[in-house]
Amino acid sequence: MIAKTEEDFKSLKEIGKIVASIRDEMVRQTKPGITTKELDDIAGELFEKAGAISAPKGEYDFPGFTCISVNDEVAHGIPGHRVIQEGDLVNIDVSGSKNGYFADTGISFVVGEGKDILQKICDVAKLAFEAGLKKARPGAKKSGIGKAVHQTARQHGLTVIKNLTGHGIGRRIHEAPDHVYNYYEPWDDELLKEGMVIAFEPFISTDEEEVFQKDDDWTYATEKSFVAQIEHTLILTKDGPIIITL
Ligand code: M2C
Ligand code: CO
Ligand code: CO
Repeated sequence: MIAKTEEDFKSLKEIGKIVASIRDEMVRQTKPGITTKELDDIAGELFEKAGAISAPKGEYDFPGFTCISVNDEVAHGIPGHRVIQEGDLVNIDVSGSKNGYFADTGISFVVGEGKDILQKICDVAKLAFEAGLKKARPGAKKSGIGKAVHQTARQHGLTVIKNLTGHGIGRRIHEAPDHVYNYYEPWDDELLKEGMVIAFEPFISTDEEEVFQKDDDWTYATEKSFVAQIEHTLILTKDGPIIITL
């Protein structure tokens, strides 16, 4: 969507704050011994308390309030009986709506002490996010964002997942622009606009550049790579992007 009115800004900021606080509480509660279903139940209660609706459940009938992906899983992991272990790479992705406005946020992190490479991909995801953010200006080419993300990954001996992208958001969870690529896509000549609302989500990978979908028809995974994501919802303005999910 293109945010224009006071109501647009106010409502986007409200749902942004809600999904960010659910994300942060889930990260706090992610400790060895807890199951991913227990974590998701915490999110379910917090959505209800906030008068908000989980986007995966409400829009796609996803079997969970949030997506929780562990180790080889990259995105759309289904909460279940899996028990979190020390050293796991976990991604928590929280998206939802209130009063017809949507926001989306996600973070990858390592539980306790893990392999150095896992912390490295999480750190590089953050650097790639910051590099992409600098290119998120009205009037600039959308493709500049992906260029900065891929460049950052390569500078650190890493790469990106090419078949998962960021997206427009606002009045729906996924809307125009359909793709914010995480690599330079020369055919993408779209210009970013004042007020445009996007979910920017770099996926940084140790090796593979594509995910496959598991037999559960939801979970995206890799064969032999580790992947970290960071996602925030942004409103683009001439004074710089407003991150509504900080
Ligand atoms: O938009 C995402 O970040 C998720 C969608 C949840 S709906 C089941 N919030 C995303 C991540 C990866 C692939 C597609 N969409
Ligand atoms: Co998301
Ligand atoms: Co998203």
